[in-house]
Amino acid sequence: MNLIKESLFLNIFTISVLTAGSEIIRPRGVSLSRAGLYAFEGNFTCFDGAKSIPFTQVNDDYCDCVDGSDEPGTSACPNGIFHCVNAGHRPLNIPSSRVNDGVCDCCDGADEYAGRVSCTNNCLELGKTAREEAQKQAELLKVGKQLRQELSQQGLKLKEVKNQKLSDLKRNRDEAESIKAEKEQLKKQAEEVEEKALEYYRELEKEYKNKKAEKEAEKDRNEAMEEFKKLDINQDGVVDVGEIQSRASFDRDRNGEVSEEEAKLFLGSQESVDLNTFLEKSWRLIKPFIMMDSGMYKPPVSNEQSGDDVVAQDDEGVEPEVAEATEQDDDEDEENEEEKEEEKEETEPPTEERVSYDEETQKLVDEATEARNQFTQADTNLRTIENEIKSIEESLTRDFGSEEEFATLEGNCFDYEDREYVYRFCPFDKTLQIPKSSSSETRLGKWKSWSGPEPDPYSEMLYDGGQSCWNGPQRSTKVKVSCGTENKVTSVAEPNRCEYHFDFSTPAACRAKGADSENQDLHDEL
Ligand code: MAN
Repeated sequence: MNLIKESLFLNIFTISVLTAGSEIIRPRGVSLSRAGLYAFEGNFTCFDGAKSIPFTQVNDDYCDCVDGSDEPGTSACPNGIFHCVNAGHRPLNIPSSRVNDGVCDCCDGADEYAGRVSCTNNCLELGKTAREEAQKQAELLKVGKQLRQELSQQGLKLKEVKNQKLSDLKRNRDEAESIKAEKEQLKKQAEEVEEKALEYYRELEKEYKNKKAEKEAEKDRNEAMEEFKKLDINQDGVVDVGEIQSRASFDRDRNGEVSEEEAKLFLGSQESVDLNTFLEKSWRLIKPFIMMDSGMYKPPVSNEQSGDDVVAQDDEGVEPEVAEATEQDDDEDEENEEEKEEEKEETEPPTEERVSYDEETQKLVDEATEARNQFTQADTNLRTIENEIKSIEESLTRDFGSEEEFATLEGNCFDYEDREYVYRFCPFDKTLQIPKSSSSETRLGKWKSWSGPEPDPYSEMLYDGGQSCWNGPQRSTKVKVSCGTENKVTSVAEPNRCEYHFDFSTPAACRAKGADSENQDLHDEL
């Protein structure tokens, strides 16, 4: 009995709701546009058509319709929607589960009619602020739309220019291709002639090299024999341990004396060696020490080359002690840089001499060299044109907005500074993070595509495939694009590690749609 009374009371209360400025009566929680679906006489049919119920069961705090349409003003249906009229401000739809839950959701307090909480109606105040904000947005939009139109015109013009440039470049490419083919032919011919002319000289060069090598070998042998004579102090035809010991330069460990052991290492562990063994085995071990002694050989001082690399190394481990010389400190190294260069010149063998060609042959070599150079140049020229074509074609297939309004952004970059980094946004190219403390850049992503949700894909850009994150994904950036009177990155955040979020304002994004529909809502219930 009590329940029936209560529901009757609720129903009466419900139908007494009037809309501001309108005589249309509607049940509680119903929007103006849906009022017609609730006739106060006869039956109510659930929106999904599944059921018809007496109208008295609408808003009786009992859920009859599966779609919740019979209980717009109570929290009886889990999927019901309560409409706040919010006269003076924006109307609002809230889940009907929030009706009478003790929290004021509607600015007019209509969702809390059971008295659990007392809500102040602040719709007028909120409406005023909202209208002021909307006014500002409308003004921004007005200026922005004008700018957008200009950008769009520039974008369309750019497209024309690019198309023109592309057809010019294609013509140039054809020309460059035929020049390259011609130069290739000339090069081939010149090289054939050159090759023939050089055949004779190649043979000559080989002979020359062989002779040179022979001469050097002989020189080395003479040197060795001379050294043998010097070392064989007692002239008995062998060099022995004692004779090696008498030469201070063989003191490998630099302890002031040449020990027997040290000496023996040069003699292949023998007591003495005759001239032949000396020439075949000992000389290559002894020579570096002799050269060092005479100042002809200087061990390199760079850290990259160890003594082992630059001197002949004995099977048994004899080698000149050059390690000390590599232990100079860096400063000294720098100071000595020039000196070293000079030394290098002195000690480096002169560059290999070449047999000189007769005048006629030299002329043919020069002609072939010139033909090669011209071919290389023609090839480079063609490649440059092909690259330009590729980049213009790429640019022409890019989506710069329905009216080319974003086209002028290509090729420009916009910076945003926070405490630690400069973030650089280069539309249609890349996003970067540059630490203020160094000039090294971190790539945060390469241009991928527009990624805004429908109906406005142009509201967001995606840049992905950036530098890999330590133990994580490749860096990527989402750039939210919104209307503003200038092109500017207005904020940067990293909501998840290595996932960046830029806000970018541009007149190119000033389109009527968004703001107009908002205004539509605003005026719906006023
Ligand atoms: C750098 C920056 C940061 C990023 C970390 C991840 O410090 O790129 O933005 O979060 O690397 O290791």
